[in-house]
Amino acid sequence: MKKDRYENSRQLFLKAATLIPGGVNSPVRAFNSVGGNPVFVKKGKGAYLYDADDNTYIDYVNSWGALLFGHAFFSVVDSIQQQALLGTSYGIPTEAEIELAKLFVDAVPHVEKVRFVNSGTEATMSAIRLARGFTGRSKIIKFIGCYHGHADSFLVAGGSGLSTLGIPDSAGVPQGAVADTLLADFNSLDSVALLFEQFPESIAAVIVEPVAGNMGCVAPSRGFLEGLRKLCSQYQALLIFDEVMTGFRLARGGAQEYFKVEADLVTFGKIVGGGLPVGAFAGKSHVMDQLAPLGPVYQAGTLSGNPLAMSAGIQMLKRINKDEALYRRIQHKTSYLEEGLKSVFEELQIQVCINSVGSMISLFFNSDVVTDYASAQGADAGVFREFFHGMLGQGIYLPPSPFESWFLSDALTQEDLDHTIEATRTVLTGLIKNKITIASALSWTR
Ligand code: KE4
Repeated sequence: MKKDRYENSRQLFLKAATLIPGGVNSPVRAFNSVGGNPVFVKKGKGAYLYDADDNTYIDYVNSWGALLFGHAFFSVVDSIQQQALLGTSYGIPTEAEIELAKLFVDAVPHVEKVRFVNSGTEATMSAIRLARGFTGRSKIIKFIGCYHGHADSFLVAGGSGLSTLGIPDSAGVPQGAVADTLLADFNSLDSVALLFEQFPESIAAVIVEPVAGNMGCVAPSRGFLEGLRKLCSQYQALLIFDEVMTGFRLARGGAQEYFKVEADLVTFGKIVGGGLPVGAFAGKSHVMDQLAPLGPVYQAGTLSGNPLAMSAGIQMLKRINKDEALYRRIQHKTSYLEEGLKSVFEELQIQVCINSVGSMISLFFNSDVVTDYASAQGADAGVFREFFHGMLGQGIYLPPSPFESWFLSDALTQEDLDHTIEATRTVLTGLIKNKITIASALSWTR
C-alpha cells in the first residue's frame, strides 16, 4: 500500500509520545497550533532538511535562528570533531573560552565582559538576577508577547510557545515569582513611562526583544528603543536587550549596532553557539563584576563554556568576521523573498502583513499592520495552519506557529527563494479554490 508522505515521522511521534511529554523536548515543535504531527528530521545540510520519510525541505527555521550559515556548516563541524577527540567537557577553564569571549567582546558594542551559559533562558534569567543585584531593586518590565525563555519571572504574557499554546502564563509559577514582573505594550513608550511613574525607584530593568520575534516578527517603531534608553537612564534602571534572536543576525554587533542604541546588558543565544548549547550575557565590567566569584550575584553551570560549544561558537564568529558582505547578502535575500511574497499576495488579491527586519521575516494573514501582540493575535491562525501544511507539502519548512519569526540562512540560493515564492503562489491558489477549508480566508480577499 502507498506509504503516507509522513508515515515514518508519524510512527516516530507515536513512539516519542510514550517516553517524552507531548513527544517533544520543546512545546513549539509539537505542531499544536498548526495541527497534525511534527516531522522528524534525520539530516540537515546547508539550506535543506531531510526527514524520516526522505522528504526534503528548504528550512526557514534553522534551529530557531541559530544556523546563520545553514546546517552542518563545514568549519563548525570540523572544529567540533577536532575538539571531541580532545574531550567533550572538563568543568575546568579552557583557552577556548577566552578566544570566544574575545571574539564576542570585539564584535558586540558597549560590552567589556561576557559570561557564557547553556541557553538563552539561562542568559536572560541570569541577566535579570544581575540587574536586580546591581540596582538593589526587584521589579522588571517585560513586554506583552515577548518571550525571554522559560524562567519563572518571564512566564507572564509570553510569546512563542506560550502564545502558540494559548497559555500566556504557565501553571507551576507561584504568584510570588511574577509579582515583580510588570507588563508593558511593545512599541508603546507611554505604557513604560506609566510604570516608571508608578514605581520610580523599584524597577531594576526593562528587558526587551529589540526586534520582537516571538509574536511573529515585529519591528520596533521609530524612537521606541531610543525612548526605552532615555527612560532607563532617567530612572537608573538597566536596559536589557534580549538578543537571543537578533544577536549576530541583524549585524555583527547585533541590534545595538543595527539601531545604534546602547543597552546596559545584552543576552545572546542561538548563533553564538552555532547550533550547540550556548547562551551568553554581557555588559560593562562594573556591572558584570557583581557576578560570583567576584561579586555577590550567584550564577553557575556545569557545562558553561563547554569546549565543544566554544569551538562551534568560535568558528561562527570567525566566519562572521571575515565575511564582509554577509549581512548585505542575507538582507538582499530577505528583501527578495519579501518582495516576491508580496507580489504573489497582490496578484491573488489576498490581504497580508509581511514584517521583516534583517534576515527575520513573518507573514500575518491579517488586513492590518502588525505592530504589537494584540495586532499579531488578530491574524487568521486557521489560514496560517492551512498555509503551513500546504508549504510543507511543497517542501518548505516554516516555523509551525504564526507567533514565530522565520530565519533565513546564508545557505539559501536564488533558486530556493524562487521556489519558495512559487510554492506560495501554488498553495494560496489551492486554498482559494478550496473554499470549504478556508471559508474564513475569503473574508479578507479584496
Ligand atoms: P532558549 O532557552 O530556548 O535557548 O532561549 C530562550 C529565548 C530567549 N529570548 C528570546 C528572544 C528567544 O527567542 C528565546 C527562544 N526562542 C524560541 C523561538 N521562539 C526557542 C524555540 C523553542 O522554545 O523551542
